[in-house]
Amino acid sequence: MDEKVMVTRSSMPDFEEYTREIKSLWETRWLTNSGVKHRELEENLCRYLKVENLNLCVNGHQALEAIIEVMGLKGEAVTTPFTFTSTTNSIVRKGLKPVFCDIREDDFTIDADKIEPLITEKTSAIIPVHVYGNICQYEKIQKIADKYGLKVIYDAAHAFGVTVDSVGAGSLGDASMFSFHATKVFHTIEGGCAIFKDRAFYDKLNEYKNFGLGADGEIEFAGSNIKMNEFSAAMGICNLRHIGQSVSSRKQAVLRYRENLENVNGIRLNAERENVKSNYAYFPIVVDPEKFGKTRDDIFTALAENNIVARKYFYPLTSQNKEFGGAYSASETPVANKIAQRVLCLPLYEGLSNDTVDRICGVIKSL
Ligand code: T4K
Repeated sequence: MDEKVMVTRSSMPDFEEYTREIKSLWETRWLTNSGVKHRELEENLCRYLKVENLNLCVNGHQALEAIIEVMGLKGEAVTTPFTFTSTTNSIVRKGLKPVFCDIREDDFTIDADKIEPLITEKTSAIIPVHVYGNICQYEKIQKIADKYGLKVIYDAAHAFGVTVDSVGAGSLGDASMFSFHATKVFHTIEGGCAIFKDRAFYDKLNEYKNFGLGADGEIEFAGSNIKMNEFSAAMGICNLRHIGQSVSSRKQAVLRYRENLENVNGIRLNAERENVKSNYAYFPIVVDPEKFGKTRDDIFTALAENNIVARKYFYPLTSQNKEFGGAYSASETPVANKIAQRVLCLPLYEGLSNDTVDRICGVIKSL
């Protein structure tokens, strides 16, 4: 049997580089609570992403919950059901009702043309997702938000380093969340950040992430504890040094996939846009069973039989989570429903060889 191929694999700096980076922690014994590494990584990321007001957190999910809380969002949020459950969970856990909007057929992001009819007097925010690193229709979304006085919060978990018209994804909307989980293009083992347009929210998050402790030592409000520790920040400092190499290695694998699968009848690849610089975070394919002759699940199984682990990111729709007890029908978002039944993310990571990509595509084409 050929070597097992997982859907992704964490990028790692050299062991010596990381141990050099953390050596000083043995001298200072300062391990968390916004230490030297934490501050250095925040500065480095602001420079790399060309943003201000970037606040590191323990993970992306908690960063998104924190954004919702510090911005005081209430009532309803218009969002997408075609995402990792974290997006929807954050909305629900902060006491808002998610209102699910359908997605676009070509790039799987929220369909801006379908948002307006979903807005009620209770709506406080639009929470779209740059799914797979595909940038949402941000201009249209902003226009709608301005018209109704809503906040726009992007779940940019997949969009690290992506730019659109030379603008960083983190600069769009009122706030964005990036995930720095081990499975992401850039990681800090676990980690994430919130980026705000308004500095006041950055300051408020500094309090939120440290129990609500204000500068004067008083507790301003019931905050949480979602600080990134120094070992994670050190991992981020190392990984950021090599991000260029990491992205170009992923790009090579993506180009090889495209060569292999571009002309396979019934398999649609993620659309590329000229004004978008990609980070090659995921490689989703959409399978049309009528044209291809087999289903997404047939491909999933055939790959598994060949020791290749693909993933059904994102199936099922988050509107079908059990906690909603069937309150939302998948047929209310027909495009999202169809894509969720047909999408499959193929393995993609730094160092994925052309031979392995050919092996994966060979299994698919053999069907
Ligand atoms: N919003 C969106 C749109 C998201 O996709 C996510 C996270 C979030 C919000 C929340 O961000 P975080 O709070 O996580 O920062 C994974 C990740 O855990 C999750 O971060 C990610 N999205 C989601 C799409 O995928 P699983 O359950 O599929 O991961 P798992 O453990 O099966 O790992 C997948 C593969 O990755 C493994 O087969 C091997 C490789 N791997 C995994 C780990 C944990 C490594 O190479 N190293 C590792 O340490 O959820």
